Amino acid sequence: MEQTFFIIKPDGVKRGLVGEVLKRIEQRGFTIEKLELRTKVSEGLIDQHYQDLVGQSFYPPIREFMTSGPVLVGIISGPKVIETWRTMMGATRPEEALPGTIRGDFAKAASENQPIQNVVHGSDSEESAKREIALWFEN
Ligand code: DAT
Ligand code: MG
Repeated sequence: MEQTFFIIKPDGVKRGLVGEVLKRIEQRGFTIEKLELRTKVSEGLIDQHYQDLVGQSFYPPIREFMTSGPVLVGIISGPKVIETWRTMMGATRPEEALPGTIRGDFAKAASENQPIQNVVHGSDSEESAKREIALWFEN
């Protein structure tokens, strides 16, 4: 069965959205294969996770945000889970995320001192899912 990797980012944990996000995963019928609260995520791990973004000018605040508090990480499985979870998350930019998606309902736009806070992460392809699962769970 297809698997994907997800994160409830520090904003989601801080705002008490863990139950809300897990409810949506369960409601959709996906199976939670792994679930771990990580209280000390290193900058090195986040740099590897976002290896394609590390060189971008907007990246340093993202690194800071992603290491600013506990995150919930997990693996979920089900038919077409990679694409469907991305649909359930909604668009990257809060102003583009449709109502009814997690980001459309909860994400916060960037402000002067904060990057985009969009609550959740999900792997964007089969290749990313494999890489991210290995990175977060097999080290
Ligand atoms: P996604 O999280 O939808 O997979 P991504 O992998 O392109 O999007 O980027 C990871 C995070 O980095 C994203 O959730 C928010 C931030 N981000 C992405 N592109 C950005 C940009 N152009 N400006 C500011 N922040 C950005
Ligand atoms: Mg991404």
